[in-house]
Amino acid sequence: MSSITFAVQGMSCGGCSGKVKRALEALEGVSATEVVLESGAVTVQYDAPATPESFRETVEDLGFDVVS
Ligand SMILES: [Cu+2]
Repeated sequence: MSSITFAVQGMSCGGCSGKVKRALEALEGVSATEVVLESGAVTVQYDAPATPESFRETVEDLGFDVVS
């Protein structure tokens, strides 16, 4: 099990953070996701075949920016 935390810009309400959380948790290999709306911090716990690159793509496809 790996864990990564990154910052997402552009989430303005609980709808945004919920959308990010659901999209990441729908990825194969992701077991848990925590999204903190106030700071934009997103933490993902995952195993293969999920990768940090796939998290970035998923978040950006929703219209948000991954800044770290
Ligand atoms: Cu929103």
